[in-house]
Amino acid sequence: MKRALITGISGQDGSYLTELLLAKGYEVHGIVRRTSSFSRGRIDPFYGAKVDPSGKLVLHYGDMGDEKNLRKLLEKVRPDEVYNLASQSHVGISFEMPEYSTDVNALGTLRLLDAINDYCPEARCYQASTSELFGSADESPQTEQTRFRPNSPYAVAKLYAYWMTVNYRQTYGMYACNGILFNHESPRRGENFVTRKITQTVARIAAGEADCLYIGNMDAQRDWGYAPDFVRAMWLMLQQEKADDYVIATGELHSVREFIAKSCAYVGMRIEWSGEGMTECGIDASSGKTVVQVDPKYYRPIDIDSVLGDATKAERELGWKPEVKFDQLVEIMMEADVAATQKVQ
Ligand code: NAP
Ligand code: G4F
Repeated sequence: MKRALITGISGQDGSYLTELLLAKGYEVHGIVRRTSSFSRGRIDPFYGAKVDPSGKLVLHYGDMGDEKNLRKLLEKVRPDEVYNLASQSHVGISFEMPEYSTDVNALGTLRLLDAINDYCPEARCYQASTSELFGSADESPQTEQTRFRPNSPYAVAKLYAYWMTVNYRQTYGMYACNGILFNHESPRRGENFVTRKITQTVARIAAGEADCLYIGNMDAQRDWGYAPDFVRAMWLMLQQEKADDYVIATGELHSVREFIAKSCAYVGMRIEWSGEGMTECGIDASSGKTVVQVDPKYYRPIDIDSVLGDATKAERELGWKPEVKFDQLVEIMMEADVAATQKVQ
């Protein structure tokens, strides 16, 4: 039985990856943080090997800031595969917490790579790199060859982690890969990322539980995919003959405004846009109510206007292709948030 270790197992991607690996019969070990209230809601359903009787899930307390703890865990678990998904993953918040974001996302990765190299150098490693590395990119779409121009503390820390992963591969011959993943979403997405904030709030507006969606930069454009498709790519990267780095993306670009309009359409609201910039708002055409308003507090000091990925290499070498694209993604997320709202009522 193969043994995998996942950092960030309680997050969106960690939960889908756990589900995938348990279904493949892996023994899955995950690192969770001590928190005052449990933050394991996303993985609770898989605890006790409920997905596949041959699979097994084991949780360990740990933190990317605690080097000794990571070293002890690697020595004890000695995994065949390590997926480093742990991160202060919110770009906007990284401007408020640059040092903490650097410690977890950059130095945390170094601590982990070093522990792997010392205790289980044969382990195959996946590093959660990101399209944020491209920042204000000078070409579109972005590929593995596109120059990195990170423009947030989050992205600068992830750039360090990217190059450390490459460095451990080159220096020590470790099988270590960077997945340069573009935005991927799901009903399990954190509630303060833009897609989930939109689907959750629109579902509440439709149920009469909220009046308005307060939002930041609606001109921002992203290449949004579906998290279960993307964790499949992570696993594929660790099953190749040779370690390499891959862009994972859908190749479709949509704006935050489009995401809002599509989500509203799902609950039968047609949005008419009026005003510009900070005064722009969205009005429900049938009721005349203002249901979308801009709030400057959700703007970032610097934002990425647009990122679009070209996953040709992943398709050619890994046989990976996204199964879910934008329209279906919005439907999946709206369906889940509408159902969750009805459950509460
Ligand atoms: P997420 O939902 O925010 O999950 C982050 C995970 O990291 C959580 O399990 C969190 O634990 C854990 N974590 C945070 N700080 C930690 C620390 N100091 N020590 C140990 N664990 C810590 O993120 P995600 O969307 O699943 O993304 C997974 C990874 O992919 C992240 O590294 C992210 O930066 C990267 N990424 C994401 C996307 C995307 O669009 N989703 C795209 C590219 C790259 P708690 O539950 O205790 O907070
Ligand atoms: O949903 P977001 O916070 O995602 P962002 O910044 O693209 O980062 C996510 O994807 C990255 C991959 O490219 C990951 F590396 C990272 O860990 C994370 O998962 O924001 C998307 C866009 C931004 O331009 C933001 O300014 O939406 C804009 N936006 C507008 N209003 C908002 C809001 N973002 C958030 N979070 N909240 C708003 O109210």
